Amino acid sequence: MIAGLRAINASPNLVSMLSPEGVLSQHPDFPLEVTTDLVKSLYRDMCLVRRFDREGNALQRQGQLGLWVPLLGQEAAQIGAGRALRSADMAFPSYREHGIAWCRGVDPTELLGIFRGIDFGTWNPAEKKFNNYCIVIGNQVLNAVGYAMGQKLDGVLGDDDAAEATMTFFGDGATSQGDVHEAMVFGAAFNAPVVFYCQNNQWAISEPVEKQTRVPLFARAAAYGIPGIRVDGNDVLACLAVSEWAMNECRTGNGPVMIEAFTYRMDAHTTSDDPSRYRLADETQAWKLLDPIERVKAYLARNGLADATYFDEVQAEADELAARFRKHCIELESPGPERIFSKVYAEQTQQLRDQEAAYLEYLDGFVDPEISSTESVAGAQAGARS
Ligand SMILES: Cc1ncc(C[n+]2csc(CCOP(=O)(O)OP(=O)(O)O)c2C)c(N)n1
Ligand SMILES: [Mg+2]
Repeated sequence: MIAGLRAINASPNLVSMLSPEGVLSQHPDFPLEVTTDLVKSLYRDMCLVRRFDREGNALQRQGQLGLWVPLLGQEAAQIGAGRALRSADMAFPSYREHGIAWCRGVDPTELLGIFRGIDFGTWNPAEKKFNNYCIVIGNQVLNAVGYAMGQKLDGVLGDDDAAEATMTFFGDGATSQGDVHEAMVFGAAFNAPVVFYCQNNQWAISEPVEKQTRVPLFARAAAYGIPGIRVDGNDVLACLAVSEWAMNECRTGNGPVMIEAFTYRMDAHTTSDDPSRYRLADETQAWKLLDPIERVKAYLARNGLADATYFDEVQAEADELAARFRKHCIELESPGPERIFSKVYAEQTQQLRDQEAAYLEYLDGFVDPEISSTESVAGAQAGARS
């Protein structure tokens, strides 16, 4: 059997609620009120997120984006966790967290500039309570612990609705990074209200999780003296139940908690990667049977909670979102060369102003209007349109 599947089948500690066939059971430690509206809305979120993720991939292939980082297969792990956050909670993502962005109310079009290479994301992290994407592996975990220590010092913990906590997202590979270890040591030592949410998607680019650890990742939590939970990351209900529990522990002063969402990266690491060079198609095929969206659909259908009209409506809404996403991407204007100087500091320095002037003068020295600073942008855009 495939290594990752062997581990999930053999894991006695795995928290799950919804089987791949769509059969629901409650977990004694993580009760969740499962209403039809809840399941339908989780289904809708996962379908919409998957749809714009696929559009992102296509846009990269068509030359509209420099890169796309697919989340295919991780929809349940992200929607389950994202939906457990309240508006006052803070989230620190890595670079694959399009589903968390969705749950924080960040419009998917706001992600596009990052992958087109024209901005760092256009949402306001303070307003959305969703920090910037972080490409530096593990860095956001330290940032999250710092923020959570601040929440504690600010006295915003408690058992009322206004209480808040932090969740941070990272991969299986990131657990080998010093930053993540340091963050867990600090978080535990200061009882920081932070949930360490590790999406174990079995791969760190071409490196399998077996090369990252000798023990299951959730078991590492014991070494920091914090609870570690392994949840079926393809089971959106279990991810939600466990995440809600963990966030409540943190909000009421019992943090930190570590969650390992056991899932699978169905697509390439990024559009620059070719997974057929390092993993067998059999493995991906086997995980396809554990698809996070299909099991929710099976649950809704087998219990007569949703019919074909409902599923068609969700699909139509997803297609509309993808069309809006595509249109926004294609219409994005390329910034001029002065842009690289404008986002270095909150306030421009004289030194940068001098560098900018010198650089623009240098570009203007070119005879070719494609290169000169003032005309290069217009020229490039005209070229792109033709
Ligand atoms: C500090 C640092 N080292 C190396 C890299 C290159 N890098 C980008 S993604 C990646 C693998 C990350 O794997 P994992 O943590 O499992 O997350 P996943 O991509 O699977 O979601 C590496 C090594 C980086 N971005 N930052
Ligand atoms: Mg990984």
